[in-house]
Amino acid sequence: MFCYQCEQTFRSEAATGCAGPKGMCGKDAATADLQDVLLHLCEGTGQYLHRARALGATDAEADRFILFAFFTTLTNVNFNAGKFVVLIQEAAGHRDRAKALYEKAATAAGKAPERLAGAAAFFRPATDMQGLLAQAGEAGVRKDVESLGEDVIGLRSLVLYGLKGVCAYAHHAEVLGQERDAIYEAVEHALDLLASEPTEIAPLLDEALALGRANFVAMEALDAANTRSFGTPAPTQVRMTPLKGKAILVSGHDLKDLAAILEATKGKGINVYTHGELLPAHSYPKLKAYPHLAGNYGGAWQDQQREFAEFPGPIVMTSNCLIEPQPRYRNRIFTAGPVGWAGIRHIENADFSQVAQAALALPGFAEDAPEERVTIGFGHDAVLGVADKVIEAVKAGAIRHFFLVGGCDGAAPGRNYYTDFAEHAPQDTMVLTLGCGKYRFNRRDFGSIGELPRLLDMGQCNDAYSALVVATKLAEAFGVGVNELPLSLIVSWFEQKAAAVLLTLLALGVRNVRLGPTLPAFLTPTLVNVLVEKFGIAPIGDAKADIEASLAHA
Ligand code: FSO
Ligand code: SF4
Repeated sequence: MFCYQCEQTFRSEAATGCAGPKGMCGKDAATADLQDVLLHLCEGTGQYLHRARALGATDAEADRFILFAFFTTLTNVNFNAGKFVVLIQEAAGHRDRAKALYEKAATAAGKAPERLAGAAAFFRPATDMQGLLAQAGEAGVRKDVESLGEDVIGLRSLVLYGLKGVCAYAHHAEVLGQERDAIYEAVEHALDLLASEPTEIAPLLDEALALGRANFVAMEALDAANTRSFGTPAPTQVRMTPLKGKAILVSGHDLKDLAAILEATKGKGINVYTHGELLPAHSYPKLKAYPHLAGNYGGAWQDQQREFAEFPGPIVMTSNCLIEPQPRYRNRIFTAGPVGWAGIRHIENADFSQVAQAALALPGFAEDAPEERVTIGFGHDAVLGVADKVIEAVKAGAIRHFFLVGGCDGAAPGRNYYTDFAEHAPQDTMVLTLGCGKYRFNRRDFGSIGELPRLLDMGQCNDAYSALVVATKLAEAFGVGVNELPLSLIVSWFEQKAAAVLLTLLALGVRNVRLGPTLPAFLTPTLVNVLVEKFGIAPIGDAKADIEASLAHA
């Protein structure tokens, strides 16, 4: 195996990347190799779909499969090697259908179909794990590193990982009925490019930015999907401590699964708690209308082994970020959607009845914990609803600067930077946040500026869309560009959705993003220099010094 797609990848002076029997996340070598095979088959499918689309023929089923297949390969999503053997057979079926679609469309258009090389001509996959593992050498992101060098491979990796992020967001939107041709077109284009094994920096950099634009569309689609399904998020106080009674904990990002769980437990005397990136669910009117959506329990994903062990009911992981289930809760954790772990029960067809039964059989909380609440729900509509006050406060000097301190959390020690940053931001500055990194500071009292709370929680990591809408509208109101606003972006990354969001910021021309806790291992010094020169990206440094520098540049 070789994998260096996430922030916690193995790093030492001698080597970078997870290799050997297991990655830092617990992904084993067989799973990693099978993921490579699956992605390679999807690249071949993309070669055919891309050409078929140019001739006016599309295959929605294959496009949807690609979103899902890519999502399973994100960090901390699916660790079940057996599942990948099945997905690979399905991928081959989609590839064969896409090939037939393209050849038929070409013939109908009076053209001889191209005989495609590369991933499209990839083997007929073996049907068993050993056979597939023997074939895996033909796939993998670094297979050409000796002939092409680290820069090209690093940039190919950036495209591949950015594409994973786009697919994950687009999948969340698709399950709620929002699809966009522009996303499928961009996904197929990127797959075709990766399959053609590009050797030049320029087209890869262009592709990375094209994926950034596609990710903006994916985040817009997900925003539309969430608000059309569950209403417009509004400021909401969420209970952060448990209540006496039976309990279910729902983690991940999937609002649709959460809604299905709330339906399956209606009137059963079970309290449903959110965990991690599902905290923003409480701000959606149609979800908070369920009286048994009782509160949030715990914090960001990296603390789950302790928190899940202590939770007295079943736990459902609806998307990333799963860590190896521990014996203390192995028999009461379930996976859903793209998530998986061998030996852990997986929910099919959104039938959560067995989770409800498990909750009734488990003890639940013996008593109410002291009440503690946080306020969330500052999506673009809520913030733009008070835009007049914000603009007035900026003009009057009451708000000097906006800091967006957002992104993923993780276990790396350097992540205290984000807590320090939010805490030391001066009183006349606003702190916007999103993603799971906010758990480092969202229980603290930041006070307010006039009637506006100083800390505005905009939602999940994909709600970076909200931040961009707000920034664009404020820039319009002040008659300046987004980069001229008194706004600094302080981004923490962990996995591939964050890579996609970063590409979106770059594609939209947002400059001077501070990125940490470390820069991606797949970006070589040359590539980092390109990002610094073209986009002004800077690694995080010392929180207080970075605050001062941001204010001085404003
Ligand atoms: Fe966090 Fe995990 Fe939302 Fe990520 S829960 S780390 S970027 O998957 O998705 O912020
Ligand atoms: Fe390593 Fe991250 Fe890949 Fe897991 S996902 S194997 S931790 S680089």
